[in-house]
Amino acid sequence: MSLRLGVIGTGAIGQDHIRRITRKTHGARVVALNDIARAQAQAFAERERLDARVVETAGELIAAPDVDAVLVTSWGPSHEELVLASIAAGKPVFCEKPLATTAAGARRIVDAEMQGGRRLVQVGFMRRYDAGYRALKQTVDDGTIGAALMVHCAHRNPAVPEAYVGDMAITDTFIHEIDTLRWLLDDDYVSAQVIEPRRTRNAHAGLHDPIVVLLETRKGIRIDCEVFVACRFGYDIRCQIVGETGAADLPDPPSVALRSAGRASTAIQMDWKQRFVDAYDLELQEWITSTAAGAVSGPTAWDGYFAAVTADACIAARQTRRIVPIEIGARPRFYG
Ligand code: NAD
Ligand code: ISE
Repeated sequence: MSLRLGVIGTGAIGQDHIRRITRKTHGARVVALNDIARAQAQAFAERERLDARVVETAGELIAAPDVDAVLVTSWGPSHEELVLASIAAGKPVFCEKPLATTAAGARRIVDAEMQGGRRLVQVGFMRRYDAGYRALKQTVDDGTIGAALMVHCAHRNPAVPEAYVGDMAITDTFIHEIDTLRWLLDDDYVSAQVIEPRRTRNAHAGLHDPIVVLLETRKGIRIDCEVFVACRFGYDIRCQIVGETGAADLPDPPSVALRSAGRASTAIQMDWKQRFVDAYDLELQEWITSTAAGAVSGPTAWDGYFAAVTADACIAARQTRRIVPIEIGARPRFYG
């Protein structure tokens, strides 16, 4: 029997996930949609000829008896409330990153889930499903480059919308590296620092772009990551791990090596939807399969909380221009 899904938030990634559930993955179908921009959700449902109704409120969608599980793909600040409501209704919930925009919010989710006694939450940290990152992790795990010492990363977006403001470079963008590097290195963070280089004139008003984030891990590994969201030239995700006996780079997505008009070149993708398309497909397929089997197999609410605590430290480091310690208690047994 196929899993009946309700989707809250029919913007960019909501639409993308609905299309993949409808056309690519198997074992689930979308039966209900909700968005505070109701007309946009309705227009999307009609355009895609979805066999799903548009529901007036998110609460109504979560409570609907024919919705077995919930997909939260609305704006970050709405996630906490919607995930808490799903837990209260006893329904499995896949929440796009960030789980919550503050550590306190993510902690409330962890506490509610533990109180309910059953794991229901998965967070959309899809890079763990990317073939390139998995190959990089394998290289680190099998000891090919010796012990990891340093990591150099870049997270570049060609542009971001006007609604991308404040600390979103950390809570919305760098949050991917926070989760992925912790998983890659099998390590936790102990401190954060943020440096602001010269500001690009291409950033919209109110956004300081780029920034550089420095993290230190418990094992003493030093991480530097450039976050540059108005870089113009491409959606460019880079990660190099330097070890005692070698260095390993995240592979670029395959692209024809072109020799033309006096130049040798390869393409850089322009869009996260394409860059990680296979990872999103696999992530959602595994979520559907494990949810149907009554389990959570992907990144947990604890992972979301860990990321939020680290993000809070980065924000404090940026505001104070100091190195801020990161302290997280022991992982509860509930999370394995
Ligand atoms: P978007 O602005 O395109 O869409 C968000 C939608 O949510 C809008 O249609 C808005 O009307 C709706 N919305 C906001 N609050 C709501 C609420 N309380 N109830 C119902 N609907 C509500 O944004 P997006 O790019 O689709 O991002 C959505 C979320 O997905 C963000 O948290 C973002 O960080 C995440 N995201 C993740 C990835 C990834 O790589 N994993 C990529 C893009 C976006
Ligand atoms: C967006 O929400 C994503 O998650 C993309 O993967 C990221 O690159 C972008 O910076 C975010 O805004």
